[in-house]
Amino acid sequence: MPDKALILVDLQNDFCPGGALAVRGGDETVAVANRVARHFELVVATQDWHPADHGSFAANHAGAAPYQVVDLHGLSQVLWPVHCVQGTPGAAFHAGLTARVDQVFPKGTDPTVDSYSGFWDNGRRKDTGLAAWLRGRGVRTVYVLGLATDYCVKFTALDACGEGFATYLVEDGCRAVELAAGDGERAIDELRASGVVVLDSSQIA
Ligand code: VGL
Ligand code: ZN
Repeated sequence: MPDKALILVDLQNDFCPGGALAVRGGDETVAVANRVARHFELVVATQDWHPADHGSFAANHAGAAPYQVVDLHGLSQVLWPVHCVQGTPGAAFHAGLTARVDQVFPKGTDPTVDSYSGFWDNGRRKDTGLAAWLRGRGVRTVYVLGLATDYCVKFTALDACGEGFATYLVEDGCRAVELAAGDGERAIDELRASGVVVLDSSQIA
């Protein structure tokens, strides 16, 4: 049984150039994902999958603008442009993603709470089933890449660590939103400090 899995985080059109919440170079992560996936027997993908009335959308708060920070049911929340609405082209995986994906884990489906991590919502009230899925298959080590470094990749990797998985970040397979310059680098520093091993895709054999 393989003891490692690859987690592809939010490789969706809305996070790629031309998308609603475009990340610079976001589409460049897809080729890395395809290349790296060949080394894994288990590949999972998270999918940001919001209802149209999601509380993280600035459009759903009267008088609010994107990137403003508000309190959303007791949690600090960055308000985002409308993105990754369930069933829309923006929510679909990038067409260049050819890697076999064994299981998709949707997140952000509850309109009252955002979900950056592929494991838990931001209030840690509900889990997606990802940890149990991995453990059920004997996985002890996970490799993480995708979008975006400073949000969903960061919290997915932190939770993977917290759930007891040996966690590797494939740095060249990630791109950051960078609302503030340096957010991507700070996220990587924080991951290292939390025990995540940061490596390059060329180091995966
Ligand atoms: C993400 C902001 C809002 C991400 C998702 O995938 O990093 N960022 N929703
Ligand atoms: Zn989102």
